[in-house]
Formats: sequence, structure tokens, C-alpha cells
Amino acid sequence: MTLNEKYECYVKEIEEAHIWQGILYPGFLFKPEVLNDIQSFKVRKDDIFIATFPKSGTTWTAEIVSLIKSEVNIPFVKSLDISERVIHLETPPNRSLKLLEDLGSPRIFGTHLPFHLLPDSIKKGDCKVIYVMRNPKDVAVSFYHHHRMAKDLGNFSGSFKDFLALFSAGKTVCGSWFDHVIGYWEQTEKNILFLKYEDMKKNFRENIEKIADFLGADLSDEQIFKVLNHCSFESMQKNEKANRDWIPIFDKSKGNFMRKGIVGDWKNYFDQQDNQAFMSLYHAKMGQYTNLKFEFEIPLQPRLLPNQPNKKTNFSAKNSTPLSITNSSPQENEYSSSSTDNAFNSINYESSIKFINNNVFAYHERSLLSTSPTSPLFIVR
Ligand code: PPS
Repeated sequence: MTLNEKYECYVKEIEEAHIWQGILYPGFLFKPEVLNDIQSFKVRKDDIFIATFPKSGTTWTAEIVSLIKSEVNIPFVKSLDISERVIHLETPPNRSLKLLEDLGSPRIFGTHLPFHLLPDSIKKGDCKVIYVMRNPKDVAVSFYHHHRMAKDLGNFSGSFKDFLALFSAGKTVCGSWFDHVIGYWEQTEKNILFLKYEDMKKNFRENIEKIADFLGADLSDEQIFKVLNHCSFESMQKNEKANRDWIPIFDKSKGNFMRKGIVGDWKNYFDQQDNQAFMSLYHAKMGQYTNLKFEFEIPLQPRLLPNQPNKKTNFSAKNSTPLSITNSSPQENEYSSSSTDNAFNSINYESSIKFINNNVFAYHERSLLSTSPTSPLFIVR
């Protein structure tokens, strides 16, 4: 099948597919009449926009921002679905941008619009924008699964290869990843905080601090740990107010919105030929942006016991919950607790070590992770 034939099949399956400003949108959610009104949407100085190409970490960042803006009020964020705390601009409640005028400040929005299609006032820098980027190979894989699950996208039934061909050509919904990322990246003089999913995975604490600084929030260590814990992949996956499980357009038999949350899953989908073709496209498109680099896998993180590189290592202490780390895949190098109460899992190793060096401890709700100079790590209950 030619690319055009693949595209025709793809578009045919998408509910109310339409082209707006040269970009394909699924009209069931992205109504043309709403998109047409967005240009005149009035932003406020204290609005916060989380802008992303789909599947780049929108939900993750939204939960972090919402928690920080609530002064780390966990009961509050657990009381409202994320879609009510962070409104997606293109899909407002009741399809009405007008209703957003009644929202109290500060308003937090998500958007997948490319920079050039944002309302002028945002482009002028009238509010804060956080732009989150993720390496395009993992975006393609995550987007492929999203397409398989999403009924409004026709529960994509083609192969990953077919999907990748469309994605690479910028023919999937919301347009080209390359154009999207470059469009924002070129606005370096604007009030935009640029974040990368891979950096957030590698050093979660530092990125939470970056977000807090950008939002003008001064978080205590305890608040930072609450954010680390509440916004870990495992916590969010279990949290029905953050995991988007209830969304009726998803066919749950095809998977979950909170799927894997890792860097490097593309390796399970790209064959050598796909990878070569994609990387030459990537270099052609991104080569000139020498100050914008993406990581396609994250380096192995330091191990607690350097002598035992490939073994699952248990750390235990009296009256403690054993912790273990493993390095069988990049993300499994993070801590994992063998306790069932393992919300600590995704506090990443680098962040934790920093704290440990400062004689600090990571805690979540009932547990405290502590160290002593001579003993291994343990959780004190
Ligand atoms: S969407 O549909 O555009 O709003 O999707 P988006 O939220 O941008 O991206 C979904 C992917 O982000 C992963 N995710 C996370 N990764 C790490 N940590 C946390 N807390 C987290 N929350 C969401 C989610 O699992 C999707 O990635 P994949 O690769 O599909 O797992």
C-alpha cells in the first residue's frame, strides 16, 4: 500500500475527521467550531498552559502542576478528576470556551495545539507556558497504542509499521511531531519552560523544582516528596482521578492509558529498518537544532551495590521493608520495594541519592526511607 492509501484508510476510520489549518483532527473531540473560536480566547496573566504533542507527558505534568498550584493539597487533587483540574483547551466542558471564563484563577490548561495556532495573547507571552517534549520514537509507540484503544480514532487495527509511516510523514492526528516541537523550540525568548519526559524520568526531583520555580512556588522538602510520590507512574496508574481510566472513548480491552511510562519502549517495536529510516528523517529535520537533543534511552543509573550488576539486590534491615533494584531494563533500575505498598517505586535513584547525601530521607504517607553511613538503605515504619 502506498502512503496515500494508508492515509486514506486511516482517515476513514476516524470519527468526524477534519482538517483544520492544514492539520488533521478527530472531530469527535476536537470540534471545528471550538477550534475556530480558540483564537479569540482571552487568557489571564496567571493562566498556566501545558502544551505538548500528544503522548509526551501531558497528564504527568498536569498532575504535577495541579498539585503544586494547590499548595500540595493531596486530598484536594484526589477529590477532582484531572480533566476538571486541568482543562484541555481544544475540548472544553460542554464544548464551550465561554464556560472557561467562569473558572476561578489560576486556571490550568492543557493543549496539543502547535505554537502558531495558539491564541495570540499566549503567543505574546501573556501567561505561563510549560512545553513538554518526549523523544519521537517513544511518542510514536505510545500514540500507536492510544490509537488502538481510542474508539474515536477508529481503534487503529493496522501494524505498527503502518502507523509509523503515517506518524513519520506527519499524517497522524495533530500533525507532525517535528513541526510541533520545532515550532515551540523556536520561541526561546518567550515565557516558556521547556521540559523533556526523559529528564523527568531521570531526575524527577530536579524537574519538579524547575516547575515549582517557574510557577513561583517555594516547596519544602516534605512537599517535594509528596509530589514525587503522588506523581510517580505507579501512584498515578492506581489513582483513578489521574489515570484517565474512566474515559468512555477508550476500549479497555486494548490496554490502559497509563501504559508503561518508560523511556526506550520503541526498541520493542522498531525493527532495524524502521530505526534507520526514522533516524535519518530525525537527523534531517532536527540536525540544525544543535541545542535540542533527545535521549532515546536513558543511561543505566548508578547501582547501590556495584559488585552485583545484574542481580536483583535486596536491602533489608530489622523491622524494615526490603528494597530492591534491578537493571534488567532501563526503567527497572529504579528502586522497587518488595512490599505491596510500593508507591515509593518511581522516586528515581538519582533524586533519592541526592537526598541521602544531604542526610535526608524520602517518605510517602507512612514510610520513611532513611540511610546511615554504614548500613544499607531501609524503610523505617
Ligand atoms: S495524551 O493522550 O496526549 O494526553 O497523553 P500524555 O499524557 O501526553 O502521555 C501519556 C504517556 O505518558 C505516560 N505517563 C507517565 N510516564 C511516567 N510517569 C508518569 N507519572 C506518567 N503519567 C503518564 C503514559 O504512561 C503514556 O506513555 P506510555 O509510553 O504509553 O506508557
